This record gives sequence, structure tokens and C-alpha cells, in this order.
Amino acid sequence: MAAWRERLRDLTGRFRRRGAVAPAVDDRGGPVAASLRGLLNDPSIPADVRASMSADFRRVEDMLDRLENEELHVAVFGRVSAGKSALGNALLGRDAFAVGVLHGTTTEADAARLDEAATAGLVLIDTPGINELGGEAREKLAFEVADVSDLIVFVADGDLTREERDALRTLASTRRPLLLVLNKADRYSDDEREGLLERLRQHGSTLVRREDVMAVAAYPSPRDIVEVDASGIERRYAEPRAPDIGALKARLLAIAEREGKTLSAINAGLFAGRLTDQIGERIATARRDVASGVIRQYCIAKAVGVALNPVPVADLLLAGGLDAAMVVQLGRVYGLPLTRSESGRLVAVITTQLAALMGAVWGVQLVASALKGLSGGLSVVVTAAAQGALGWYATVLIGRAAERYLVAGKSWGEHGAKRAVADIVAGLDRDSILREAREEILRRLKR
Ligand SMILES: Nc1nc2c(ncn2[C@@H]2O[C@H](COP(=O)(O)OP(=O)(O)O)[C@@H](O)[C@H]2O)c(=O)[nH]1
Ligand SMILES: [Mg+2]
Repeated sequence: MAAWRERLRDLTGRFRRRGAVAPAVDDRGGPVAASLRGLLNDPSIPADVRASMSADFRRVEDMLDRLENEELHVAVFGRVSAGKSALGNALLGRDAFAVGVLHGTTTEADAARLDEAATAGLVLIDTPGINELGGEAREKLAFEVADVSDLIVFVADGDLTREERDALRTLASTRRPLLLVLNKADRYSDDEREGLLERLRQHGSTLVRREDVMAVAAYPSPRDIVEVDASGIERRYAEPRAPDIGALKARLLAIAEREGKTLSAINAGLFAGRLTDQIGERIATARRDVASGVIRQYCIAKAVGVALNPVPVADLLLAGGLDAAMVVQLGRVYGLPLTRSESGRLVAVITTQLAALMGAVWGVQLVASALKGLSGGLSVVVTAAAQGALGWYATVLIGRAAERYLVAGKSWGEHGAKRAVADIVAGLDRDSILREAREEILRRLKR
């Protein structure tokens, strides 16, 4: 049985014989833990992506720890002075957090582990309070807290302010189990308390279940006692009162019972899912950058080659050897190796489509664009630069089309090669590519 469940049982005064319910198998955190271990050990994640996301990977390690150890992380959230630290202490049964400290400078969640109870796996996370935080900082804090906790207790000491309602919404959006607690119940009459609880239930109506809204007194004010003895002498003293957090403990236990370690599993799963998406995006970006570099190298090679050795425009697309070499390299970038003949066939498909487009759509206009901005004089250089620029442009188109084919897992998609190539042509800014090419070529020819 998970140690934190034992701990919660102790808290509520309900005992069960230790070892009475032994887990059938020790699956070390279950399937989510297994997928986290997979993510941590995935050899296909490039080292630079891993390095740029090291903080996230550390968090995955923490979550894995938590899953394997079956810890339950409970965060207290709310305004300064609502009694978050006092409530944390009451749950822990010891003074782990400073109470009554106004506006500490802490901006990060200050997590305190139980020493003895830490082994029991119930971890309370105290937070600095949301007053004076702007909307954005408040959201950030809420997300940070949600990320490290399995369950959030939102502590208020009266009706909710606007900022508290915003924060409650943000927390609810993280899909963590959320309890809404009215603290300092000892300050209110029964009627006042019921009225306030009803207000809180209304505010939380779509965010928190009715039964998850309750009143507690984490650190009730001492009772003033006046005693008059037999001789009529009055004696006054303050009698400390024990915390009244029974309702909250019962609720925590019920949720813990109901969801058990799946709580941590769900949260870890959500985070790992987000992380996997981010890793995917970074890998895609990194690959695209490398691919752009490869395409540019071949653009320069082709353009300079053509410029030094002009060929008729119609033949530009036929000089396919370089293109095939480029496509082989692009295949490597995308982790989908192509043989030389596969890549030759791919280039042939693309150039056939390009040739059709060139003839049908641009023709003369394209040549005019290539010549634009080149001042006369050295007509040979002008023609060479224009032709080189066209070669460059053709290489970009071929490279981008091949890239698209590779990204889709070696497929042209449902609309086929013709449409895919036409999309690439339409999506690229022809004139700026030609301009860049001419400048680059002229720079190189002048050298
Ligand atoms: N009357 C009463 N006062 C409380 C209760 N809980 C906390 N307080 C007081 O509220 C103040 C703020 O408590 P604290 O836990 O430091 O609030 P935090 O800023 O949310 O961490 C302290 O002076 C506590 O003594 C309670 O249940 N009843
Ligand atoms: Mg505090």
C-alpha cells in the first residue's frame, strides 16, 4: 500500500492493519512511468534538443521518481495571509512553514518535505501567495505549482476576490484535482460560514465539485477563557485550539482512495505528452534549419556552375546530378535515407512537375524576373547571373519539394505530386529568392 495513503489514514484517525492490502504486482509506477522512462532514454532525441530542454527532462525525472515512490504532492495556493502555510502545517502535523510572515520575497514555490512523514510520501507544497502578482505572473505561478503537484488546495479566507477567481480558473484549466477551502472558519458564525461556502460553490460552480468546497480552521485563534473560582476570583487565560481540518482530510483521503496513484500518473502523463510535442517541434525546427543549409549549399553550387557555364533555360532543370545528391543529403537530415537511384527518381518526378508549371505558367515572365535589377553593360555577366539565379531558384524548389515529401514520411499526400509541387511554387517568394541569388552570384563572380 502506498505510504502516503497510510499517512492520510493516520491523519483521519482511521487505521487499517499494515500490509492488509498488498499490491499484487510492483509495476514501479505503471504504464505512465514506463513511457516516461522511454522518453528519458529515447536515443532518437538529438543531443542539442536534449540539452536545450534539460530543465524539462529533469522534471520528467522528478515525476518518474514520484511515480515510482508513490508520493502524493499536495500544493496549497491562494492569497497572502489566507492561511496557506498554517494549513500546510496542520496537514503535516508539524511546523514546517512559517506562519504569519507577510509578503515574503519568495517568488518560487517553496516545497517542504516531511522528514519522518516524507518517507511516508505525503509532500506539502507551500506557495508565496498571489497578491500583487500581475495576471501573467499569477498564471505562471499557477502553472508552475500545478506542474509539481498532484492535487491543489485553493485556500481562501472569505469571499473570492477577482484575482482569486482568475487564479482558480487557471488552476482548473490544468486539470489537477482542485479543492476549494474556506479557512479561518473559527472567525465566522455558522450562518456566515454557510453563506460564504455557498458563495464559493457558486464561484467554483464549473471548476470545482460541490463536495470539494469546504470550511476549515487551520490555526484557530485561542479561546479566551474566564474562570471564577470558589472565592470569586476571576482568572482569564487563552486556551489554544486544535486545527479543525477534518473535512479536508476526509476529502483528501477520499480522492486519494478514488484515484490512488493514478493521480500522479495522470499529471505526469499530461506533462510528458506536452513535452513529447515540444520535443517533436524542436526536432522538426532543427531539421528544417539543417535542410535549409543543405539546400543553400547546392543552390550556390548550381548557380555558380550555371553562371560560369550558361545553358539554355530549358535545360536548367535537366542538370539533375547535383539535385539528386542534394536529395540524398536531405533524406539523411530527415532520418529517411534514400538510395542514389531513389533520389534520382524523386528529382525526376519533381522536375517533370516544375517543367510543366514553367512552360504553362511563367515562361517568359520568369526570365524577365531573373533579369530584373541587373544593370546592363557587361551583358555576358548579366546573362550569366540571370541564368545562375534561375538555377538557384530551381534548386530551392526541388529541395523544398523533396523536403515536403520526406516530412510526410516519403509521400506526396492525397493530392499527389502535381499539387504538392504547385503548392511549393506558390508558397515561395520567387522574386526575393531571385534577388538573393543574383546578389550572391555577382558577389562570387566578382571575386
Ligand atoms: N483565526 C484564524 N486565523 C488563522 C487561521 N489560519 C491562519 N490564520 C492566521 O492567518 C495569518 C496568515 O497565515 P499564514 O498561514 O501565514 O498565511 P499564508 O500567507 O497564506 O501562508 C496568520 O496570522 C495566522 O495566524 C485560522 O484557521 N483561523
Ligand atoms: Mg505563507
